[in-house]
Amino acid sequence: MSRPILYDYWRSSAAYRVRIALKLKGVDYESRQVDLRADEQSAEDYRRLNPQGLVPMLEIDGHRLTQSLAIINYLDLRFANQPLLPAAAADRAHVVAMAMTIACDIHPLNNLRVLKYLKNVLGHSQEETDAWYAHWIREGLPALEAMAAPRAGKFLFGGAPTGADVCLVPQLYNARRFNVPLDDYPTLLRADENANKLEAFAAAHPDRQEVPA
Ligand SMILES: N[C@@H](CCC(=O)N[C@@H](CS)C(=O)NCC(=O)O)C(=O)O
Repeated sequence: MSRPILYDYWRSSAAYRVRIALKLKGVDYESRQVDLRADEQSAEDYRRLNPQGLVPMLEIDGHRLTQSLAIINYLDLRFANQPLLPAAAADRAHVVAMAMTIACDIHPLNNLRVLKYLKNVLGHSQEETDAWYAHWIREGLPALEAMAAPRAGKFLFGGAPTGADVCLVPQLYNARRFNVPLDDYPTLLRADENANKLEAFAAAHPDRQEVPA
């Protein structure tokens, strides 16, 4: 297999998910930073690779894969070690539902292009934009806590990390950046703490990525 290339951005939480999954699977890859601050994701040459103009995008096995959850699913099917989804149908549905609570219902509302639209097109202040950001996290995390608590162990589902933890850790990183209090979510905090003790999660952290000049 030639070395996969991840079109990445150090602070992108969707790219952070894929970094974690690659590292959990032990896949060596090259990270190419797409500078979101410089709007490189919207440039024509990047859109030719990913028409959505978003990171992450993973070149692997001759494919160009987009959408972090689809990429994680590909990696899970391609590399059997460290399964990220449970085998039993109901367990799998539960883990995917937790991952999607973050990736489909919290994160998209707080994406850079949404925040830019609120500020630059609709004319909201930084304070109002920050309030929007915090609102959608506060709306989503209590639901995730309630979903996770009955079946969580060290991680969101049982004793090993799954795709749900892969989505959780970047989301809590974002919440902390925006000073959203997390004390009401003990199950989420426990999973986050245990995940961050694993080298795969720690090595994927934004602080350990190359930052474009
Ligand atoms: N649903 C997509 C979301 C990808 C996404 O929103 N990426 C963000 C960074 S976290 C991005 O590229 N934003 C650029 C922009 O908003 O212009 C996924 O899970 O991969």
